[in-house]
Amino acid sequence: MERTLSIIKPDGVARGIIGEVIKRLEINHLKIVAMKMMKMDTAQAQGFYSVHKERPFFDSLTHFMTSGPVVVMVLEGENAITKYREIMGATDYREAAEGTIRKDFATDIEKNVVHGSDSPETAAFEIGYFFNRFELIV
Ligand code: IDP
Ligand code: MG
Repeated sequence: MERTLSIIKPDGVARGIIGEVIKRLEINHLKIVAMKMMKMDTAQAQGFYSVHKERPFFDSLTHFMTSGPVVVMVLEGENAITKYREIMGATDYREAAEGTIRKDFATDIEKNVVHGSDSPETAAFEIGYFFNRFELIV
């Protein structure tokens, strides 16, 4: 069993597709073991995306991520990290496979509806960034 961090980004929440995203997680047997809604401040978003701090899109990305509430979840399942990345689709929705969340709902390379951890190391960092051990269902 593996765990991964999922975020429904501000565009997804604002457009009313929280339910649609969660339905796809459930259909694909990714079990939600923690979930909360929050509005990140700038420092929180910058810390979360610190791996991207040298990238040209960093300021825009952190501004976007603080523009409205997000839904942060921990998902559990077999190969959860890879499986969820497959359900999400490619970063650029124009390159995302048919039937993926980003292909179906993203409007922009930045406003791409969802975040998902990309490796076991990032998943551990990202889960710990938002949740303490008492908030995770065992
Ligand atoms: P990922 O979310 O698919 O893992 P990353 O490369 O980790 O993609 O980038 C993090 C986020 O930064 C993306 O989901 C997207 O919102 C934004 N982003 C990535 N590349 C670009 C870009 O070239 N322009 C604008 N925003 C970008
Ligand atoms: Mg990433």
